[in-house]
Amino acid sequence: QLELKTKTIGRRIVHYDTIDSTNTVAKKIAAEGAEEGAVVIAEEQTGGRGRLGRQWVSPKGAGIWMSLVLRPSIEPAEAAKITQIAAAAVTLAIRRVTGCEAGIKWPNDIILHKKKVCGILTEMGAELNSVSYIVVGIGINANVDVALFPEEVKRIATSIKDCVGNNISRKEIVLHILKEFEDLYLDFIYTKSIKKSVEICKAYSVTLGNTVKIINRDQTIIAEAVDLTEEGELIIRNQEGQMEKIISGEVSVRGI
Ligand code: BT5
Repeated sequence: QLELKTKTIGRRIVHYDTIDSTNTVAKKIAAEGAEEGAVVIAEEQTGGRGRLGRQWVSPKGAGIWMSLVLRPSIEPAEAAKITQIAAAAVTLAIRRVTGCEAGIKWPNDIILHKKKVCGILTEMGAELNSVSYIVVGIGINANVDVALFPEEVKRIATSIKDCVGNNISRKEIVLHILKEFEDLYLDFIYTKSIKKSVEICKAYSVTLGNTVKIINRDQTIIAEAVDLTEEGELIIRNQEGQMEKIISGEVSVRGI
């Protein structure tokens, strides 16, 4: 049961006790030529990162802090699709292993009981108009004690342990994520479409149907989240009743 069933993803896993950020290390080995599917995992991150320079709290021994190296032939503008594939894979894995009703807050948060259990950070190396590598970082509060988090993060965070009631096997979760991710990623590579992942993201979305606040640098809009496109972009209805397409990376979406 507890064995890796993938073809490429996770065939090489580099395991660290303490590093600054698995994304930073994965980007470094990717730039040096690491093969697709290489995975970097750490027990603790001293400089865990979120989007836009935000901090990701990554205490020792109880979380899943990992990054996958990918080498898809895609354009830089498509990198956000990898986030949607990862969000779908993590949600399926948490649901299948624990039975907890994980949901997806578009574009990169996995939610349990309205609180954030996982964040995804996709970064890339690109030359001209082609991607040389993608690193997708996944941070999951598996058995983490979120009560020990800084006050402002504690309020919005939860762990799988808090949902299940006891510690879960991090290895089992990781193996399931790698398998679900590989299936959805290969589907994307073969079909050039993330339709399958988007269906999962829609089915488990906690964003769609709700009023959201879209924060984009200097402007904030209140709108209704209506749908996801086949490419994984968010469609909103603004207060004038017009539909708009929101591309992730530019925005922060908050429920109100
Ligand atoms: C994210 O950013 O959610 C992406 C997080 C990615 C973390 C992984 S861990 C492995 C890999 N290596 C890295 O260095 N990073 C990746 P964003 O959407 O910007 O959300 C960041 C916000 O989440 C912070 O500002 C906090 O409010 C909150 N936060 C920080 N740590 C958290 C945690 N452990 N659990 C829940 N929420 C957290």
